[in-house]
Amino acid sequence: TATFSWDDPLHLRAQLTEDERMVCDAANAYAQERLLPRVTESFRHERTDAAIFREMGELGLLGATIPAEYGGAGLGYVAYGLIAREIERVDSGYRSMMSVQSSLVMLPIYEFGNEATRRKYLPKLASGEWIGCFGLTEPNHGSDPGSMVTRARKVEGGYSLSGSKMWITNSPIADVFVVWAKDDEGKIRGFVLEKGWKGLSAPAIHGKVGLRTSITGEIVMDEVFVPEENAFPDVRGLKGPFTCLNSARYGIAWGALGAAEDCFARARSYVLERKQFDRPLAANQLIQKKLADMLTEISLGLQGCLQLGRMKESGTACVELTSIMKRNSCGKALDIARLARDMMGGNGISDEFGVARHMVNLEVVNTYEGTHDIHALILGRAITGIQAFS
Ligand code: TGC
Ligand code: FAD
Repeated sequence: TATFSWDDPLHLRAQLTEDERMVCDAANAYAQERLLPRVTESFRHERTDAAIFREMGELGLLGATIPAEYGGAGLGYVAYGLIAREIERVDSGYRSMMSVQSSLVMLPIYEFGNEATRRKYLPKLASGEWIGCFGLTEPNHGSDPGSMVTRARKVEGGYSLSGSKMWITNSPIADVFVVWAKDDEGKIRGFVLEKGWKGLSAPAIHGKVGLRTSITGEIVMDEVFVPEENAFPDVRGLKGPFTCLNSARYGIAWGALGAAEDCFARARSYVLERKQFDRPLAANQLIQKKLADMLTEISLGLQGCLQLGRMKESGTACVELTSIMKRNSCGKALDIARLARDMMGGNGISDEFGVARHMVNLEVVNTYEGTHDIHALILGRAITGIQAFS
C-alpha cells in the first residue's frame, strides 16, 4: 500500500529476502538488548568489552560471508551490510570490532591463506574465541600504504618481520595479527602472526575522543619470526590489503547510515516532545526542514547500499562503487549527527543523549578505511583517467 513511513520510506525491508529479514532482526535484537545498555559507560571510560566477540560469535555475526565449513555463516553481502547497520545503530566502535574481525582478518585468511591456515584460524575467529586485527597503516604512511617501510626479510624456514603499525583496531587484545609488509623484492605480502611471538607487542593508544568503545593500538615488530606457512602464498602488492578493504568499506557504508538513523530517530522524538515558545520544537519550519534533509539522505543512501550489495552478490560491482557509497554514507552520516546534536540543544552535548557520541565516532569513520577526500580522488581518477594523488 502507498503509505508513508518515516523509518522506512522506500520500503527497504520489503526488498529483502526472508532470510535477510531474519538476520536483520537477530542483529537488531542483540544490539538493542545487549550492546545499548552498556554503551554509555564503555564510551565514557574508554572500556572495550572483549566478551562482545564471543557474544557476536555465538549469534553468527562474525565472518558472516565466510562459508559454514570454516565456521562462518555463509551469508550474502546484503546480510553482512544489514548486520553492520544494526550494530552501528548502537555504536560505530562495536561495528569496528565486528568488521575488522570479519572483513579484515577472516576474509584475507579465507581468500589468501593456505588450507592449514584456514582450518587453524577461521573457526576460532568465527566463534569469537580469538580476536583478530589488521595492520596496514604505519606512523608515516596512512593514505599512502604503498610506501610502507615494514619489512619481511627472508630467513630459513620463513620470514623475519620488523617495523611498526599505527592506529590498529583491536591490536592490544588481539590473538591473531594480519600484517602487511614488503619482502626482499619490495613487494607487499600478507602474514598471519600470533600473540606472544618473540619480538611482537601491541601497546594501546589512549585518549581518543571518538570510537572509545573500540580499543586501538600499535603493532611493534622487532625481528618477529613468521614461519613460511603463515605467509599468504600467492597474493602480491596492494591488491591483498585492498581486497579486504573493499569488503570492510562496503560494510561501513551500511553501518554509518545505521548511526545516522539512530541520530535521526533520537532527534525526531526529542523535537516532538521538547517545547519552546509554547509549542513543540517540531512545529517549526527550520526543524522540519532538518528532519526532511536527514531522512532524504538516509533513504537514498540505504537504497544505494542495497544496490551495491546486490551487485557484489552478482559479481558486477567494480571497486569505485564502494568508494561512492563509503564516502557518501560517512560524510552524510556525519552531517546528520551534527544536525541532530544541534536540534537537541544543550542536551545534545550530554553523552546520555547518544548523538554526540555518534558524531565523534563518525569523525573517525569518515577518516579510516580511506578518508573522505581519498575516496574523492579514487573516483576522480576513475572519472577523468588522471591520477591526482601525487
Ligand atoms: P593504485 O595504483 O591505485 O593500486 C595499486 C595496486 O592495487 C590494486 N588496487 C586494488 N585492488 C583491489 N581492490 C581495490 N580497491 C584496489 N585499489 C587498488 C591496483 O589494481 C594495483 O594493482 P597492480 O596489480 O596493478 O599493482 O595504488 P596507489 O598507491 O596509487 O593507491 C592510492 C590509494 C589512495 C587509492 C590507496 O592507497 C588508498 O585507498 N588509500 C587509503 C588507505 C586506506 O584505506 N587505509 C585503510 C587502513 S585499514 C583501516 O582503516 C581499518 S579501520 C577498520 C575499523 O576499525 O572498522
Ligand atoms: P594522512 O594520510 O596523513 O591524511 C591526512 C589528511 O590529508 C587527510 O585529510 C587526507 O584526506 C589528506 N590527504 C592525504 N593524502 C592526500 C592527497 N594526495 N591529496 C589530498 N589530500 C590528501 N589502519 C589499519 O591499518 N588498521 C586498522 O585497524 C585501523 N584502525 C583505525 C582505527 C582508528 C580509531 C583510526 C583513527 C584509524 C585507524 N586506521 C587503521 C588508520 C586509518 O586507516 C588512517 O588513519 C587513514 O587511512 C588516514 O591515514 P592518516 O591518519 O595517516 O592520515
